Amino acid sequence: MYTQAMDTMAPGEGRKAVRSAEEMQLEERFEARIDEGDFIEAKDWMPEHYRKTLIRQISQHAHSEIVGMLPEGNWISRAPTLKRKLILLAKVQDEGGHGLYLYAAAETLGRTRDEMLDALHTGKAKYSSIFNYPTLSWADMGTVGWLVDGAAIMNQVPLCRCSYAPYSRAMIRICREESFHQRQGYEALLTMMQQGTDAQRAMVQDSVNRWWWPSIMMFGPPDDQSPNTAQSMRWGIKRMSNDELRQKFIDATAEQAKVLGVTLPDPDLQWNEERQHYDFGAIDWSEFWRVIGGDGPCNRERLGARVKAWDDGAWVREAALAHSAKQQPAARAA
Ligand code: FAQ
Repeated sequence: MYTQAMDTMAPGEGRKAVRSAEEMQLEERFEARIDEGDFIEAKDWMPEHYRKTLIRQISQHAHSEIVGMLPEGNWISRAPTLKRKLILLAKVQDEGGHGLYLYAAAETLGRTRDEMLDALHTGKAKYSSIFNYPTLSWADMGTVGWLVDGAAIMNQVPLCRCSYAPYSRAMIRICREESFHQRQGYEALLTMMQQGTDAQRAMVQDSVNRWWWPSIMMFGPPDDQSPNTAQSMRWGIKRMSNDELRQKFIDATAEQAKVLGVTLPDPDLQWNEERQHYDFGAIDWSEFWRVIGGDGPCNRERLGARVKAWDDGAWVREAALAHSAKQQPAARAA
């Protein structure tokens, strides 16, 4: 019966049906590997939606790292001591390195670096909302380390177990460096709070007041407004939801704030004995959507700086390509 039905198909349709049965089998095998906690390598078969989700997340993560160099890079020449300058310089260089590991991981999925950068420069690809806020004082260098890198680590440690192996490997290395970033920020703030002047303590408090809410927005929209979380968790790309990570971060930082001696700017922040978690106040999600929609305090400035850096670097890319073209015949002759 089935063979007769196949006979009635137009040329090519049968082949399509066979291919889709094959695809279904591949998909079943892929899902079974995910269920077993297996890692997927670049050459393995994967559903198109899985590939696209990873390209989106990894490239946006890479963009965040390189745009994230700008707010701190701004303070390298104004660091108060040689020691602080060296630390900040190393940190900003690390962020550039993270961007490179991540672009390389995304390239394994078939997207070129030029395509990814074009998406950033034309505003099609997102980068983390947090880097659209200004760094107004030296204390911001400590607060970015403590809160922004702290939130980044909370989000990124579970990504070390991401089902896509090249991303997972990149994340293991990145997390080691991020933990130094968080510590140096916390230590810089602790020094100002414990050994500083009243004016320095006030500068730290002002900085924490400005960065707290944007930091907890970094985890993304609430789970019930997050279109990608359910599928990404099903595939083992994300291991914890946006809200779960946000809660973990708030629980950890509320305690650290006490040691530091700063007040977090949320009158509703309170330990809930029953939940064994901190309760916190309402987040202004309209601010979040406005910032990721391109209308934050520094969106235009950040994108403008990246586009300018790309344009200014054109001669380096041209020279590197010309050099490599010259080497090729010589290499073949050797
Ligand atoms: N900013 O459905 P979901 C760092 C977008 S690295 C901007 O929940 P998903 C190191 C999201 O893309 C910081 N956009 O999305 C550093 C989606 O839009 P799309 C970056 C955001 O992917 C420190 C839409 O909203 N880290 O800080 C944000 O499941 C200091 C709906 O959201 C990573 O990228 C946001 N905050 O979950 C560097 C980690 N949140 O793409 C320098 C990897 C959400 O559909 C100095 N990424 N959106 O158009 C992730 O874990 C996830 O992608 C989330 C979002 C959790 C960010």
